[in-house]
Amino acid sequence: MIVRYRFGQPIETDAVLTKPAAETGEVRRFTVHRPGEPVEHEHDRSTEVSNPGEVEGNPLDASNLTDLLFFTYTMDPDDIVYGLGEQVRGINKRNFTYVSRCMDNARHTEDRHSLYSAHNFFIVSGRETFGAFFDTAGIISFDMGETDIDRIQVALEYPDCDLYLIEGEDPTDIVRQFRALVGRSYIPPKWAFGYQQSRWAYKTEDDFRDIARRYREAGIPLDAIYMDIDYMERYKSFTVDRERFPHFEKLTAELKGDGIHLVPIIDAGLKVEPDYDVYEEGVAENRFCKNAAGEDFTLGVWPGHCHLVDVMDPDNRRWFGDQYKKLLDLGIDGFWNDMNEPSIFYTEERLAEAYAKVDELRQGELDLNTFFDMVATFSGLSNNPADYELFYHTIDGKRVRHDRVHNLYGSNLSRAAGEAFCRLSPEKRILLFSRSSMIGMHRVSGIWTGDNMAWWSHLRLAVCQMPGIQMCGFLYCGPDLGGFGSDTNEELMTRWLQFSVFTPLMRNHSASRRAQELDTFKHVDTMRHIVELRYALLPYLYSEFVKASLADDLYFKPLAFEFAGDERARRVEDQLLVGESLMIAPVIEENARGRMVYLPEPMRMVRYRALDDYDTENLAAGDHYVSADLNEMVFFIRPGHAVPVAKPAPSTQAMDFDHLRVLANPGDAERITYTLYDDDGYTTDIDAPEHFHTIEVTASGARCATKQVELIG
Ligand code: MIG
Repeated sequence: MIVRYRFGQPIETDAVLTKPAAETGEVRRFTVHRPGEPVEHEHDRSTEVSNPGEVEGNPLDASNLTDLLFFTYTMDPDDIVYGLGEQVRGINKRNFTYVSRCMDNARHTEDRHSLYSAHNFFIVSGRETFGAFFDTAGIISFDMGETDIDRIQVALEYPDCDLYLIEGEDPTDIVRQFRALVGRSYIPPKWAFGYQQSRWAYKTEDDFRDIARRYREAGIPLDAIYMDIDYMERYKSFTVDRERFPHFEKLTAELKGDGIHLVPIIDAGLKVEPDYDVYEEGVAENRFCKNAAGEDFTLGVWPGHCHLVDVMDPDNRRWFGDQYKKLLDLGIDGFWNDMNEPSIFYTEERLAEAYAKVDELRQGELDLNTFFDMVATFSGLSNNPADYELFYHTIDGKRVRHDRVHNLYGSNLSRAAGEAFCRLSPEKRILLFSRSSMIGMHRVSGIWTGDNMAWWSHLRLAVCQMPGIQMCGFLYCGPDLGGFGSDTNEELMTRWLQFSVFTPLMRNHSASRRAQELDTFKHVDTMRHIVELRYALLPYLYSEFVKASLADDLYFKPLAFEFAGDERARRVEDQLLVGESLMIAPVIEENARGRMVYLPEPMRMVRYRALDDYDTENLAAGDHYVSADLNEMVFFIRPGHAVPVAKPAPSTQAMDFDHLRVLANPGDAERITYTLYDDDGYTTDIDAPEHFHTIEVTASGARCATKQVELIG
């Protein structure tokens, strides 16, 4: 059951498809504080901080609550809080404050309150179990027991939102109801489940040919290579640098013939440059955000001076979406949308202030206070939330300041792209994922988790982020595997790759000094065996992904979602269920040669080294130390479940999905039934009955009326 409460006059986000009528009575579960009502200040954070590094705090902390709309809920000490999507820390979100304020922030440390997205949905599970979705485009903070260990406190910068309270049997049921409310999750083409290579370094046609050739020579399957900003002419979105890519169409076609898709980046900031058609048209047709004086707002990003399309206007979204046709026409069928928080390196206004400050400081003596003040002034030039107050959107003819709708910007930009693909390519799914997002965008796009680091803690973070992101609807997701920033090493890469076998988006991306394409490591064969496992599992992974989307379910689940009564399982944060049949327990510790694994039920362990070199073992429920050398990875098959596998090929396009083998763990069951989803990889007619295949496994073997299947040991 879902109840909606309305506060103030929220700006429409389009997150929810059909809104239930708003309830007028007392709000359930939460105590509501309205702006102006007195509050007790439990924590005083007004003290001056002497550490100049302390710049980014929670803008809505307990020291300024009186004027805010906020909601409180008292938790039981045993309650677990799930959700909030892309954020730092663990699966259980207690004890920290998460702020939905989409930010381009490249250091995802434990004290970071905001990342790139705004995922305002969480679940309390325990004494009482319910879900809450705060539908607002504005900035909102979720204090999950940081100020008061027992108290959830949700505060909004502006007192306008729809609160959806979701009552259900258990977290799984609540997720399903919530996802039905916000609509079916985006399903990319099948090739987007293959292994993908990226690096902010490929600059010419030859660079791309070279990567393709190297992967083919090393025998490592590969489905896509990413084009970072250097393919463009002077960083202008929707252009191609014809000096470095004289035969772009030929390159695209040639690689696609080999099963490799080129996936270009699209940046949000649109370069101010005469004769750049997007700029000229945008100005002429009045499509850009405005400054206070009503002129096109200018910000500095990669291309230099840029404008931002006003994506709050549906006609502008259509116009922006149509720009993608330029690349679709060149044979492109996948995109990643970057810098759409929107990221702002600087604004002229703030730059002028900074220069003025320097001029002023030059006149006097520089003491340490003024020195640090100067440093902070310059480091505060980029992505300064104060800049969100410098520009405006037009919504239904009214001028609206950006900060009121900030969290919707990247989401609406990617939505513009996703909706355009439905028009421009109605028969064939196009790959799209975005850095910034808000719930609602999940219907047309996936996300990646942005600029992580080659840190072990970020491998762990990725494990914890996946289920929370998926609860919020973004089923197609993944981290930059291996780490985007700082240098990776072979051990970290190997363990990360082993985990990434299971993430829907499996993309190696980096901007470090050390190259991290898989063939650059000493044990290339180990890397190849891991990627081959991904391809072998594709029938299962793809099937589980699509079925999760169709059923508003999760593909990655915390153990607690299936084993709610098991106190141990409820607290596990480094193992995940992947679809209906598998559990994973990735090695995420440096120099480990195994790990403790908790089995909530008896499972069949597979210890994999290579396609023709693995062993299996039936393990009882409980704790196990499981060894896993660097070239080994383990995964677990749940009792009464089956996993269809295929023979890997250099790309998904070259694979045979009609002749499958089946791994199974019968447990006590005499007969196991697995429903396999499979299609041509592109169809938009997902629901068609011919895409569903029933596989039956008994002691005498595996059977399927529509695919050839064979049971293996
Ligand atoms: O300011 O395009 O997160 O994946 O390689 C950095 C260059 C801009 C940030 C993205 C990253 C990408 C990088 N971009």
